Amino acid sequence: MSTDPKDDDSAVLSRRALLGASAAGGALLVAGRSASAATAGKPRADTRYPPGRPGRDYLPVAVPNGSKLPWKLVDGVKVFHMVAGEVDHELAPGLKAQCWGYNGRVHGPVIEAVEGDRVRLYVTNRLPTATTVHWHGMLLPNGMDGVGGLTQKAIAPGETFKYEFTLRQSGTVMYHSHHDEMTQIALGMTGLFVIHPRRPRRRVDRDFAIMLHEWRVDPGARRPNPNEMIEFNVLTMNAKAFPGTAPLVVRTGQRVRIRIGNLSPMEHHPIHLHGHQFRITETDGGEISEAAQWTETTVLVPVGSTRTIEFVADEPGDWAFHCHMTHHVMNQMGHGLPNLIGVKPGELDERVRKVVPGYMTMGQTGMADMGEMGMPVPRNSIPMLGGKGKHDTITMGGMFSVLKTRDGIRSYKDPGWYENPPGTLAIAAEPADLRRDGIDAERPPAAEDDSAA
Ligand SMILES: [Cu+2]
Repeated sequence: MSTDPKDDDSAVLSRRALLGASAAGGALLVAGRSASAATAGKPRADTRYPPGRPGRDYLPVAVPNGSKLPWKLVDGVKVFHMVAGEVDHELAPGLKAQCWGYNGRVHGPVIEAVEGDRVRLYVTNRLPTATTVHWHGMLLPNGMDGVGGLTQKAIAPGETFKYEFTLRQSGTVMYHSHHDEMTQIALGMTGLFVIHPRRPRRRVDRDFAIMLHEWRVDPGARRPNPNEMIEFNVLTMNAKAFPGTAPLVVRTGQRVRIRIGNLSPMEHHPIHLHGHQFRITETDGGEISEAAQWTETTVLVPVGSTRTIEFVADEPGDWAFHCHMTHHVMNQMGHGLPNLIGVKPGELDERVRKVVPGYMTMGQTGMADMGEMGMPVPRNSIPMLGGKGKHDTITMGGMFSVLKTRDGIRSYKDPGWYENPPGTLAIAAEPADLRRDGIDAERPPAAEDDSAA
């Protein structure tokens, strides 16, 4: 620490000197308490523990559609090797993209370690341009922060840089390129960094990690467009758009944690889980004290943040888990269409068919038909919506997945669709039901005007 009296640190130094001389008055003690409160629960920078081991010190996270970065131990330090480079990635069946990522994956593999671990991360640059890796949300020495130009020289193509620090916190943080961010993040150069607590206060049975992203991939093109700032047309969870997303499979009664990170270029995502109430237990700033946690069914995950939710999977079934922005559960072809709701094409179709064989006006009742009809799409593009569901076409795409809760399962393989027990599935009403309850579809009761209440 600098001892230059001109430093802004001089106030801190003088306080320490006073405390050391046991001449502290009330006001000084208050200052000391607030300083320690800010670092409460965080090991000091030099606190090292033996390297945390999966299975013994933590339950490894599950990464649907994703991967994890392997590590090896060298003299008590966990050593990782990341390689930045071009990646051919499938965003959804039928939609391939030329992205940039790490170790052949988009997004980069999840890095998993334990509070107090010393980590050494090598980064080899195989991109045609310079890059860096920023450890987003990490408490570390300034020179390890990975901001090109500001805290380090950018890593030139072909070079390998080394980052090394001790993990002073627990929770879900992230990593991403911090050099030409607009291009490199838009092309996929992001990843999650999960740090398990040394002494966990809450235990779960399933621990999922999901990174959100949004892309602009013009139909027929393969290169995501990093210059887009508004109209993203592919929305992903772990870099997959529905129906490409793998389900989250759990056994009934398990305690479930889902860590959600968002390094989309521009948009925040309100992620909604059906059929459950969950608690928001952590942010990228760490654990939220129990008294401050609250119950939700939708958690907003802003750009540049992580949110962790926890719940008990107490109700078997296939539960939708998705962004609640309607255009974020829509795929590539669904945006910027003319509004044809209620339009009656009359003889138009027949006349246009003389010029364009097979032409049919669509969209007069909305977009659902297009998913069901398997609307033809250009090469290397995906329909706006539509995955096959058990009962019908699922009229969603994009940032959509399914929590599959099953009784007594031994494997977390996709168990297929849920078999609803008799009497627990919405079906067409029987005439006997309508008669018993006095329901006449032709004569519904008028809504009661409530304005006088
Ligand atoms: Cu969204």
